[in-house]
Amino acid sequence: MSFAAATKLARVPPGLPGNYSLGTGPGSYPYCCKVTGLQNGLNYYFAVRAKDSSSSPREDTNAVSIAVVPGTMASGNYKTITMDGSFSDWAGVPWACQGAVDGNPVNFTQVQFANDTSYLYGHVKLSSPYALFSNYYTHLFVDTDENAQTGYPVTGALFGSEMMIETGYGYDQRNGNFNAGAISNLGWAFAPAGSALEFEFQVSLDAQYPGGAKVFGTNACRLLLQDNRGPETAVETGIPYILARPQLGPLLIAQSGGLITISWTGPGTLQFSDSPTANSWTSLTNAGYSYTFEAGGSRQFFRLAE
Ligand SMILES: [Ca+2]
Ligand SMILES: [Ca+2]
Repeated sequence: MSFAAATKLARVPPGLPGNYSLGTGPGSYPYCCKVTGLQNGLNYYFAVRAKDSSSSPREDTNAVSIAVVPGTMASGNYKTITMDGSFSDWAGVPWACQGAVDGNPVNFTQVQFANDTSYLYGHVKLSSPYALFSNYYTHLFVDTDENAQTGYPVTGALFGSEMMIETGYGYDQRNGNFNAGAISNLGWAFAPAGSALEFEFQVSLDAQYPGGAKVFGTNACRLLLQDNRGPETAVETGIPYILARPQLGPLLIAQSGGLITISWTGPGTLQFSDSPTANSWTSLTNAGYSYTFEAGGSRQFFRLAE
């Protein structure tokens, strides 16, 4: 970062973050400033300097800075991934970030996430082979409330984690501590074993904090891969993610004699109505995966609903 080339925001009116009244500490500061008009996906560096009000103002030489990447709106990718060390099942899932390579033993070059109704899945590529997730350096952090000011402040990131995974174990970080108890039903798995250039991993959506509250809900969260030696992050502010809902259908229709059968595979409840634009649809909750009725009645429309 070059202060000579930086854009100076003079006399920034400071705001007071809501959590400051709850006490000071890591991630809780007396001043804040909202910078707008940033472009998604670009790396911005921020530094704060103080100066006095003399006619030739003296400015301090503070060189502490933090990098942020403004994210896009959280989105999700519905897909079932098999933990087999083969990555063809990731076809069609967009990459969430592209990382640069430096001297850290681990460099995350590309990351993507997906989910089905049971698991959150990740796929990460490295710049050189490494036995990822095998030691205490590499972590997956989850900011479940999308609030960088709550939870455990992650080294080298602008991120407040509520749950961390390290060497296959999950830790409760809601109160700001590194380890405030074990996560149950974590469902952690990754492949391949040993040293490799890319890995896929999974976390159960039934993961629970001590006390039974579920880690993952329907709100957007942020996901952060970190290797604390660099520190290396993908990315500094985490990747926004919202669990995708199941894709429904298609509905198949077949006629045999005087009977019509509508069938489908996967999730969903069959509904019917006499108009495709109707506001009221009737659910056939006991239909299972097929519904058979006699042909020749009045016109009916069918759909699958969650
Ligand atoms: Ca796979
Ligand atoms: Ca948080």
